[in-house]
Amino acid sequence: MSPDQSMPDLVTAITELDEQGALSLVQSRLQAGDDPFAIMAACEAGMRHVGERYEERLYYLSGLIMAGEIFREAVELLRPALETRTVAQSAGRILLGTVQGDIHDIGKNMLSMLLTSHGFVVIDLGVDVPPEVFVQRAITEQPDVVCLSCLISSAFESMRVTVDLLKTHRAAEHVYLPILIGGGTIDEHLVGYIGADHWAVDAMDGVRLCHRLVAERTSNDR
Ligand code: B12
Repeated sequence: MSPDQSMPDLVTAITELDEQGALSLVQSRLQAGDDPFAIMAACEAGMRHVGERYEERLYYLSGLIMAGEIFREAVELLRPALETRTVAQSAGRILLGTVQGDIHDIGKNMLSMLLTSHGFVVIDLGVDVPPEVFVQRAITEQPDVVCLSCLISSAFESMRVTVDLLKTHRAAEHVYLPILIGGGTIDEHLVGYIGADHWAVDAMDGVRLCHRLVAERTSNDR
């Protein structure tokens, strides 16, 4: 069942930028014992509708800003329920950032939180990160996987350049460094153009992929 069907009230509250309504629905759903990931999916669905309204010129930039703030607050409420897992040993090191030219960070921060709650050490470079910085930090931090986030088409080119530089680095140094890209506007055609190794639209799929990539590395090292 889609979030529009299972939690229509929450999806609508976010779509309508009803901050108080959305946050009290998140709280009551949590208290009722609903799955925090399902609640988050409903918030994401609301954000998609906000994006559509922006495209249709029903909302302006202020609408996007407001939606971003509501989503951030909703994630804060959900965080304790999402971060229930404690892992003794690190699952791997992830270098993460939003590429140069893009300042969207809500999805990136969510991926960071989920990775952390699944035992990964996350080196988060923030937003608007130049390609050279990704490479410099790949050298100093020696991550197992690099994750790039990008939501706007005007930053696709900088993501392509970043992937290119990272691939040149790993070929020169003979290091295992899979590159995973993600963000709501990524699709398989774009992945071909960007040249990344892997992609995921959903943060949880990204976490599963990181687990798999680290496991593959570990079995190759044996
Ligand atoms: C909130 C928002 C903003 C906020 C961002 C606040 C913030 N701190 O991030 C503000 C107001 C700043 C903003 C600015 C702009 N925005 Co804006 N924004 C949005 C909006 C409504 C929601 C984005 C969001 O946070 N979604 C919720 C999160 C959870 O979803 P997500 O980011 O997709 O992340 C999920 C997955 O994609 C995944 N994920 C994300 N990254 C990664 C990385 C990896 C490796 C993996 C595995 C997974 C993964 O994890 C998340 C959970 O599953 C979207 C609409 C939309 N449909 O996405 C437009 C949208 C992205 N924005 C858009 C635009 C055009 C802009 C502006 C250019 C507007 C302007 N005229 O200035 C500027 C860009 C400025 C810049 N240089 O970056 C367009 C982009 C269109 C395009 N194809 O280029 C969109 C799609 C709206 C639209 N439909 O037109 N925006």
